[in-house]
Amino acid sequence: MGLFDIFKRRSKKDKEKQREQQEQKEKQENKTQESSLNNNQESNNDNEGKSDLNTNENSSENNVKNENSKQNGDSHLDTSKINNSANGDTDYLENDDKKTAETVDKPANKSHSEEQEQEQEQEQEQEQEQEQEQEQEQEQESNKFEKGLSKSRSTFGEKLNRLFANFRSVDEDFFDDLEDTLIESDVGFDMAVNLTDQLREEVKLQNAKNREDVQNVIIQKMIDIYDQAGNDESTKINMAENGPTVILFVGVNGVGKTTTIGKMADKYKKDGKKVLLAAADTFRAGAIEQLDEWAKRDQVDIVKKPEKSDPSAVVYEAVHKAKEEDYDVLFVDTAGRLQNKVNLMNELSKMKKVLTREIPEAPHEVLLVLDATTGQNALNQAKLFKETTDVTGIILTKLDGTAKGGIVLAIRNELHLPVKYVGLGEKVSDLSKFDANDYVYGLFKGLIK
Ligand SMILES: Nc1nc2c(ncn2[C@@H]2O[C@H](COP(=O)(O)OP(=O)(O)O)[C@@H](O)[C@H]2O)c(=O)[nH]1
Ligand SMILES: [Mg+2]
Repeated sequence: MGLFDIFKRRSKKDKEKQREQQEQKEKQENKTQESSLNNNQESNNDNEGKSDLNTNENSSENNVKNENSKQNGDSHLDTSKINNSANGDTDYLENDDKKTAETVDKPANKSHSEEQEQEQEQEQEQEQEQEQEQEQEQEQESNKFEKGLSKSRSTFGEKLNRLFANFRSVDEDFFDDLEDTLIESDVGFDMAVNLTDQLREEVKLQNAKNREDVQNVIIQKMIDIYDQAGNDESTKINMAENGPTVILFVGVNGVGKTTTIGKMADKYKKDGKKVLLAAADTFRAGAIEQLDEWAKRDQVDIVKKPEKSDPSAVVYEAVHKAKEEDYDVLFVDTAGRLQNKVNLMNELSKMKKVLTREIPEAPHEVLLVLDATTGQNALNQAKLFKETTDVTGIILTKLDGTAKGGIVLAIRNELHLPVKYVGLGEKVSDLSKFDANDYVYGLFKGLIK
């Protein structure tokens, strides 16, 4: 898949969104028309038709705005534009609905069916609002990537830009420079050499000679490598069919486990799930307090014990509570100190034993949290944890703070583990589901002319 395809995909996404919006509006118009017809107020239908046209015009305008802001280089500007235009659109919708409501209100013979109609309209309004919110969320997700990756883009992208600015021909010097650029961007040494070799072949094969062709071959290859390394691994969180889902967070100190739990708990809570946290990092009082603060902020429950308690005792109490009181998700925060591999292994397997005794399938996920700013060091940690416990996925934090976004490719290529979420800042909303397309798009955005 090439750069062009990414854009095609994205514009296809936009078109699909636009079509869904339109279909939804048509459906609503039909509903309103039906109820108006019941009321024998045919003249109102004309007005409704007009306001509906307006709404459609506005929403396509909004799409154009979004498209424009996507092409805009400044992601700060992008977010505000999209937010504003999306809010604006909600306003248009509300206004149109109000107009419709007013016109329907005019006739003197108010009847029972009119009340029903108003109720229906209120429902429709709510539905529309919900949809708008969802769309806004989706846009914001993509935008977060673009914003969060601005550091990676500005250096990785700049480096590549510089490389291409000096581009004369595809010769050995070019490939040497490309290899250096890739290594500096943390895709990993083996991967950089490998990628450069594959690019040599591909460039020959596709007879790419000019700058754009070679750029496209590089981007295409990066996405291909990400897809291949994945082996169909899902980025979805594995949820229990019945009873509580238990998610264990592992990783060394300071990578962002507690923060990520705070962010995820908020997402699940807002999704209507009953969430419980377990403060099984009992090594420092500070760690327990930190999770407790998140619990308060997210308004979710927490199981905690005094500092230096046995982490497995916390897990035991938490899993019991989760089962007894029908929690949907239990997030377990663990300590990240690694005196040695044996200790770590013992501690984690003890916790797991406690869990499986209560819920045979638990833990449903063991998420390894890695700090993207630590580069190759993160990879070494990952290898250690992978040997120690059955890691099911990666959460890569602090992508906003690194100029070396290439680490995502390295993790995928060397560990064959899916990156499920990425941290793009310290705020509760700064966590995004990982999406390879958004990622590569975000990384290369500055390069695309
Ligand atoms: N910029 C940025 N900071 C983060 C992110 N995730 C966590 N942090 C910060 O990293 C520091 C350590 O996080 P913490 O959750 O305590 O790590 P833990 O020791 O693994 O539990 C805190 O200051 C967090 O605010 C992220 O995605 N981006
Ligand atoms: Mg912590």
